[in-house]
Amino acid sequence: MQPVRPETIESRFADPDAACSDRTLARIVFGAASGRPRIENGVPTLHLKMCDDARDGFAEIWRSAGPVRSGTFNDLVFAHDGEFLFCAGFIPHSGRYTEATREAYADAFALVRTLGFPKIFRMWNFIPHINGENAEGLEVYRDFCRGRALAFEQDHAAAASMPAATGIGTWGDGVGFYFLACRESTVRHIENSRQTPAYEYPQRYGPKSPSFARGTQLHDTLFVSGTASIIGHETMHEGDLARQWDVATANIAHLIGAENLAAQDLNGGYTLRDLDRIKVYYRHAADLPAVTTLARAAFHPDASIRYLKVDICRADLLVEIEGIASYRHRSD
Ligand code: 3EB
Repeated sequence: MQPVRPETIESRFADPDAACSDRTLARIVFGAASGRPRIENGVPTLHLKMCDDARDGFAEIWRSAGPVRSGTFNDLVFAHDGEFLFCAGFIPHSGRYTEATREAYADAFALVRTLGFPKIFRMWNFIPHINGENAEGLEVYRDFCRGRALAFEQDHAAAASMPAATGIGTWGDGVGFYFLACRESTVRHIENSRQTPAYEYPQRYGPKSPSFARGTQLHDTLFVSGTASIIGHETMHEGDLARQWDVATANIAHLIGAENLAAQDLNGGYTLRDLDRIKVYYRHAADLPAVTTLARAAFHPDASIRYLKVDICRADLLVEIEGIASYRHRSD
C-alpha cells in the first residue's frame, strides 16, 4: 500500500507551553527571550523576544497531518513529515550581518535540496535593531537584505522562486528566522499590481533589494507577506497610523482579490474576511488600542490575531500586517 502523503499543515496560536505531539512540526515562541533554535521534545523550537512583557507571549504551532521527524543541519534545526519541511536558524548579533546572512541562507537552500523539499513557500525573519546602524553605518535591515540577496543571487533555483516573507524587528539579539518548504512544484509566488516587486525596489532603499514575493499560493491557501503602507515603492502617510492601516489592508485586499490573481493566471480570489492567523506588527505602544479596533473591524470575528510591538523595516512605517488566506471561514 502507498503511504498516505500528508496534504496540508496547519498553524495555530496557542499558549507558549501548549502541549505538542508526534505531529507537531514546529513551535515558535513569541515571548521574553531570543536564542538559537533547538529540538525540544522532538520539536524544532525557536524562541523570539517579541514583547516587553512576557504575559503577552504566545506560541505559533505548526501541525502536520502525519508523524514528523526532526533533525539538525549545521546551525539549522528542521522537521518534516515527508511532504512539508519546517526549518529554523539563528544569526548571532554582529556589527555586520551580510556574510553570516548569506551563509545561513545558503545553508538553508542546501538543506531543502538535500532533503528533497526544494519549494520554499513562506519565510520569516526577525531582525534586532532593524532601524539601527551596523559597524559601517549601514542600516541593519539593509545589511541583512544584502546578505539575503547575495544568497539568492548565488542560487539559481532559489532566485527564480522567491517566496512570501516577513522581515521585521525583534527585541532579541541576533536574527532568528524560520521557513516552510514542500516537495511539489504547485507553489505560485504572487505580486501585487499596486506595489513594486520588493526585489525591484530602487537602490535608495539599500544596496540590495529585499528578496521576497508579496504572497505565495499553495493549493487553496495564500500566504500573505508582511504588508505595509507602501504604494509602488514609496511609504504612504508618514506619521498617520489610521491611514497607514487603510493602505496596508487595501494592499492585502488587492493582492488576494480575484482581479490581481486573474492577472497572474490564477483562479479564485479571497477577501480580508478570509484572512486568518494574522500578525499585526505595530511600532508604538500607544497605538495598540487603535490597531486592535481597526483589526476587529477589518477581519473575520473568528480569525486569530496577535499583536506584536516591534520596529518595522522602514523608520517611517508604523504598522505591518501578515496572514494566511483560505476559504475555511466560508459557509458555502
Ligand atoms: C515592504 O513591503 C515592507 O524583508 O522580508 C515586508 C515583507 C517587508 C517582507 C522582508 C519586508 C520583508 O517592503 C517590509
